Amino acid sequence: MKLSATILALAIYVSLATAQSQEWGQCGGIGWAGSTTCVSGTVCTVINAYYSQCLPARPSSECTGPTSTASIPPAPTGSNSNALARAAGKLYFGTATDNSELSDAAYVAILSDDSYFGQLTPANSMKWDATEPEQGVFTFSGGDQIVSQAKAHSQIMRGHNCVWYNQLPSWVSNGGFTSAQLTSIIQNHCSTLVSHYKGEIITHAFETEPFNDDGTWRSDVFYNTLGTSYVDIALQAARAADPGAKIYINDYNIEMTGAKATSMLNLIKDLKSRGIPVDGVGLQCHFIVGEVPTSLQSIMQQFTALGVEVAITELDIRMTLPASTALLAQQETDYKNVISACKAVSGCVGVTVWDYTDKYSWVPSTFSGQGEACPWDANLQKKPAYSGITAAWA
Ligand code: 9MR
Repeated sequence: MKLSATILALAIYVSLATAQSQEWGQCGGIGWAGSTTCVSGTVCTVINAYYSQCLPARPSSECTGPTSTASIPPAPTGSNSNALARAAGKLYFGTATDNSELSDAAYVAILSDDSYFGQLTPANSMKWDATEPEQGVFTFSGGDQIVSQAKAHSQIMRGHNCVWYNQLPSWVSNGGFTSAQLTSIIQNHCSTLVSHYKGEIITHAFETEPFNDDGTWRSDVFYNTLGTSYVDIALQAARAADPGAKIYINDYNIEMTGAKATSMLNLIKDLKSRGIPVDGVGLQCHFIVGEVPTSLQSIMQQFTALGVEVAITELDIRMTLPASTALLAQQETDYKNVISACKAVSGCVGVTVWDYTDKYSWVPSTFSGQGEACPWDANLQKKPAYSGITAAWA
């Protein structure tokens, strides 16, 4: 009796260990008694000490950064912001936008002018709470609307975002997952999101805001469950889902020399040394008038020296209200300095403002008493800041 139970256990063990694991299935890790080989077309990849997984095999060239398969539209002519950015050799001058804003005809008229904007980022509608509100239930209608808007006006799309501590549905943020469960949840989310937009998006900011301002890792459901390996998991899933899209890590307060920038530089070095795919760093650039960091250009150069490109992904420059002629003039200088820094760094591919108009800026609702952070005012009129942008590109 005892012997036959042992034989049965052995037989189960042998059959588990000999059947190949399926794509995305587990193939190793401490305590794992199942198969350590993967079905054809996949490679058993160590995610962490407790979990190895069959990931789609990729040509090694994908680890050094793809050329995007999303096409770059023809450059517009003239002296508006995107036309000048293209003439300066950049891919775009762009803006964030949001779905609720697309019913504002006057706003959309300017948004749709590719001589002003050659690129759009969805401010909210590709985030986790919008795209997978319930586990396994995906909704892409909001993101699709922004993609259609961009395509109709020859504008490039940047995706935003795959893994972020904020705007998570409660089924994710409440946690309670094993590391294997959360690994598979991240993979399924990033993979489904990126696959849905395959070929449509030049760049995804897949991993957003991993660090606290002191450079330590942010405590969130991802880090608390998986440690730093969640970054690898998200980046690898994103690359596998659309090898033609560039993958960025995006953060704020990395635009100046300091602990946070150092942590991001170290993260990029570490990812590169381990062959984890990462193509770019997004410097958000949510600045304050008169306080644009003087080290912006040199920080961008430090990132590009590591073999990644950079982009300014969420630029706005806020002031304490009310605005004055002096503050608006300083803001013009500040915008000019930020654009000039990108222009001067060959690996800086473009600049995105975090919505072009004060009418739809996130700033006043977040920073009490502050606002007027964008280059167009709340009446959709250009401010001196816009002249700073064009002067810098020209
Ligand atoms: O612009 C976004 C705003 O509408 C949302 O309410 C807010 C919620 O977190 O997120 C804003 O966008 C953020 C971006 O996704 C990541 N970097 C900071 C941006 C400003 O908060």
